Amino acid sequence: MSFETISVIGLGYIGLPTAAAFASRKKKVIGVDVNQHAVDTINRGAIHIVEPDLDKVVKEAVEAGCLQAVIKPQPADAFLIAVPTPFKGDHEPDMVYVQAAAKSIAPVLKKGDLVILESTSPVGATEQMAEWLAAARPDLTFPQQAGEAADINVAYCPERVLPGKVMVELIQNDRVVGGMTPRCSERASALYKIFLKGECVITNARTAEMCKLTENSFRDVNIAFANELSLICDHQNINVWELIRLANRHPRVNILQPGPGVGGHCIAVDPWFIVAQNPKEARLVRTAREVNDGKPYWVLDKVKSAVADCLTATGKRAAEIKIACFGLAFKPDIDDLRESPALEITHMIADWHAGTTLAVEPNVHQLPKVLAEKVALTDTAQALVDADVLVMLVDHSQFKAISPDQVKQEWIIDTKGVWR
Ligand code: SAJ
Repeated sequence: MSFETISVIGLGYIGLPTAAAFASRKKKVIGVDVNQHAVDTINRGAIHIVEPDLDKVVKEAVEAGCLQAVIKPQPADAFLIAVPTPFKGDHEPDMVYVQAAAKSIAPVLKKGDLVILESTSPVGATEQMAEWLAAARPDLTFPQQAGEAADINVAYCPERVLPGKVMVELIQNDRVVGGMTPRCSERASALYKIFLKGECVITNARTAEMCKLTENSFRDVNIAFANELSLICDHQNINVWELIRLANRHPRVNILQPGPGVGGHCIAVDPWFIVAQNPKEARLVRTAREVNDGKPYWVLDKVKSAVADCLTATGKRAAEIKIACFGLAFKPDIDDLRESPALEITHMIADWHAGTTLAVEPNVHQLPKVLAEKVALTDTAQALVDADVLVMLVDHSQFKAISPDQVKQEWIIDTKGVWR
């Protein structure tokens, strides 16, 4: 049952913190990634992603000789797969990275090993992964053929950590452990207990896969309700922030916050996995996705009307109007711009607007390529002086600290209620 060497495949936002957590408990950890830059950076004791407190843990683990990054898998007692599962075409899950990871570890598997899939995956993915492994290693037995007597144990155990709080949530959160057999679950739980303070809650692989998709869909549906309320309130001339605050005084009501849309690589993606497998049944899940994905276009229309009013009121030409967008990240106080509705809105404004589009993003020093030629990066104070129209897109702490007397503009689109 003991795990002397643990291998983590995929050293991104989930894999690297997980590898570091095992290594901090003095286990020998082999991290595997196809990205040479990531491998070299980690082997120097540094990190290639932004996550509070991760740098310190990785540095200590590498210096202690417990964590090593490599390109090609090596033998280990347990393998955790944490590679991306994006979607393709019509929101179908793309399992190509999981398949590549399974194929890459198959040659080094030996009797008694444990393989865990952590990547967010459609229902049935763990069984599929076990089939890929079995096809590559006919000399070993797997749970789908041999049940409890299998040479290799296989389980699904989704990551559930919040970006920005990964190092805390990785240790403290409960883990859902879905083994292909009870023994697989038992071994996977024993592995996580090396660093986990939360509980391991055991189920089967299919339920664990659905559990992860359900958690993120639950949040998406609830955010969609808040976003829909913001449209209704705008139409009814009611302050949505006040409305939600009041409704949430009810003991059984807890409405989330509206915004410019839903971003990140989890909540805006995972519900589509449910829709792809259950197109007739998942009506609410699909509609929530559509409501949240539609919000940036609604914000753009609001900006267009504000600029039209500004033109009439000031007599300026469109080319003379400056629009300042506050925030580009997908949520507050991070630098992650992936799948960010704030970035999408700023891009759409810059494409449409004849005048200057300014962006304020205190967490980045350089604009991403898509904006570089169309948008000027500036700071909060300058934008508040220069701009005619203000668009609040992300409730970063720095923006929440702006005092009302600094905001003189008449045309404000505030998607986060910061200037309410
Ligand atoms: N958002 C709102 N209103 C809210 C809350 C969030 O508009 O009231 C927006 C955010 O601004 C952001 C998006 O939703 O654009 C997602 O942000 P988030 O903080 O809700 O979630 P993520 O994507 O950072 O992390 C989620 C988490 N899932 C849940 O809370 C159910 C995390 O625990 C998962 O591990 C992670 O997805 C993942 O990797 O799947």
